[in-house]
Amino acid sequence: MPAFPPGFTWGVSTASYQIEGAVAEGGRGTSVWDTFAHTPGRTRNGETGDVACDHYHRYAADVDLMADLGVDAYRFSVAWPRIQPDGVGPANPDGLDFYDRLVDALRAKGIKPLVTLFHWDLPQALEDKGGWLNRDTATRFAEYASLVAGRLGDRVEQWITLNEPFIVTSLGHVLGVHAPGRAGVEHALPVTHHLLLGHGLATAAIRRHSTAAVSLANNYSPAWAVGPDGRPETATDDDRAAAQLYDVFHNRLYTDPLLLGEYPPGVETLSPLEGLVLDGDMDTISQPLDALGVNYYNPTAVRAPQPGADLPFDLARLEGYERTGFDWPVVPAGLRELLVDLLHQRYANLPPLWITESGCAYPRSLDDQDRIAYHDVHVRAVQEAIAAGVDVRGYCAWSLMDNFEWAEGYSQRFGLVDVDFDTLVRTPRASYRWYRSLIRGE
Ligand code: GCO
Repeated sequence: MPAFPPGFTWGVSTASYQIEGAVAEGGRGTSVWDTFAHTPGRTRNGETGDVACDHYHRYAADVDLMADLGVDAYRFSVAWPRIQPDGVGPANPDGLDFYDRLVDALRAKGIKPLVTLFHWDLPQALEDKGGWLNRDTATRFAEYASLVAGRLGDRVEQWITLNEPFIVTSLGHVLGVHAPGRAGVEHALPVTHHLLLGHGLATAAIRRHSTAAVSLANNYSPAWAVGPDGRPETATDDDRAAAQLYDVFHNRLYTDPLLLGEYPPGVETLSPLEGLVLDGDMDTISQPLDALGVNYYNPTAVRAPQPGADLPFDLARLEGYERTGFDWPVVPAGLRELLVDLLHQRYANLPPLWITESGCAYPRSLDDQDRIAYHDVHVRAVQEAIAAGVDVRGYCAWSLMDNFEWAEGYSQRFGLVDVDFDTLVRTPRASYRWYRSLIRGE
């Protein structure tokens, strides 16, 4: 494989609720994901993150695994209800202590902490007051960010305020298949605006404590118009118009406000913006970012909606590609396209990009050649984007180890490291050794 620019950062990613377990320890409060996962019928087989990978107790061994892997960086998230069990007020010292120990353990091994502040585990007490539908949650988020930055700000390499606000909006509040399980298209813009405002307020709060870079991680997905057979060649003009609108909601809605200071045209086909955006909000949201995180899995196949449908587009199955065990198409060209066309060519003031997640689930195996092939083609797509002039600074594989895959429970394994969920034993896979060689430049 051709060389990457000097200083290119290789990492792995995880998220608090997906790996930590210990949900009732260290003074942690309840999050919306605890509530959701414990509600019958919400997750596969009723599985929860109560134990997950038990990383809360095994973090030191997990840091050793990362050190052996040779990564430069580790992207993890802080569980808000460990810091503020009810989402307000002073910090819970045990919660801050846990992340303090983790950050020190990483730095002792030369691994840079990339810290996500919100990877979906909102304190339930805030949800009870409306959650992200309530503008006050944005203020609460900044207060929480300030507590974390005040404690860890001298040792963190990069802050990532929000992870995938599009998923929080779409799966959590429009379709209701993720926590908090609210369904209704009218929730889309209020949730989006309050998340973005929370990002802006938190950015300002972090900068008062820390000189580390501030970023936000979006999941981007090129919108590909397809025809009835799921292939781009048979798409009609109506399918293309629907795909263009889908691109507005999935990609531009969470990027134009940050980089251009305005909502993209077309968003009001979902619900009105009026009354949501107060004076000064767009300035708060669009203050300069030091980096932008990109999570990529696949393009989205889009068709024109059926008459009378709720949404102005219809999502389809993309045909003509190999698929992962999760039944997601493997399309590395989509990663190159989003880096070059959707970001580099669209935004003149684009900050440096980081691939904050890229990965795949396959049926359980220690000899996971399919995962190696997946990362190999996606790393090459990043290289092509760099060669085309895009400033990409790092690649974080999702994920270090198998974990709780949200509504899919433990059925989807994304790890470079296998986890036996009965014994919690970790076993590195072939992909772990492949990634180590890649990092070493072998
Ligand atoms: C997301 C989240 C991760 C997922 C991963 C695989 O992108 O949904 O950031 O928590 O586990 O993407 O679906």
